[in-house]
Amino acid sequence: MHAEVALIMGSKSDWATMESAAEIMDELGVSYHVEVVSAHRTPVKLAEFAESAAEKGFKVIIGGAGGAAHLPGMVAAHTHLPVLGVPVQSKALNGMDSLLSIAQMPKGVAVGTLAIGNAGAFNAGLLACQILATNNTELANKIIAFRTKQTDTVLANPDPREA
Ligand code: RP5
Repeated sequence: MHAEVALIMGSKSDWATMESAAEIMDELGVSYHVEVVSAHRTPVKLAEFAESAAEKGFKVIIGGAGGAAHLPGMVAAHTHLPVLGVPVQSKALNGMDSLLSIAQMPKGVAVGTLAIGNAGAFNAGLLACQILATNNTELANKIIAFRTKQTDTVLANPDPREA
């Protein structure tokens, strides 16, 4: 079966952040394809990747980028698939540049923007699974089990002084 999620990023340096998206998709058993596709360094590749993503069988695209982070917006401009954007924490501006570049899309082209850094990447992976689960009961049950376990873990150990 073809991977359902395209997990793309602007640079190999983004992997330390974006691997958090892979982590939760692995846990939930969702297949994904990983590749560096840069808006600035490989713009033609980005356009071709996004234009062919739907016919290749991808259902959701997760795009991570840092700095002047045009990747998710440019991908969204070339496909009707849902695009989730992850702002990678930049050195100079701590990811505020990435966040605003990804979040402030003009009306008519949508990018679902997640939090800066690993939490955002993890949640992008989780949200991609939740989108796929609208049409997949087995996956929905796995997400419910993940959430229940998380809740139970917090409820079982409410003392902040204990690890
Ligand atoms: C962006 O520039 C990438 O998404 C990355 O976050 C940032 C820095 O890239 P490198 O210089 O580390 O390759 O395109």
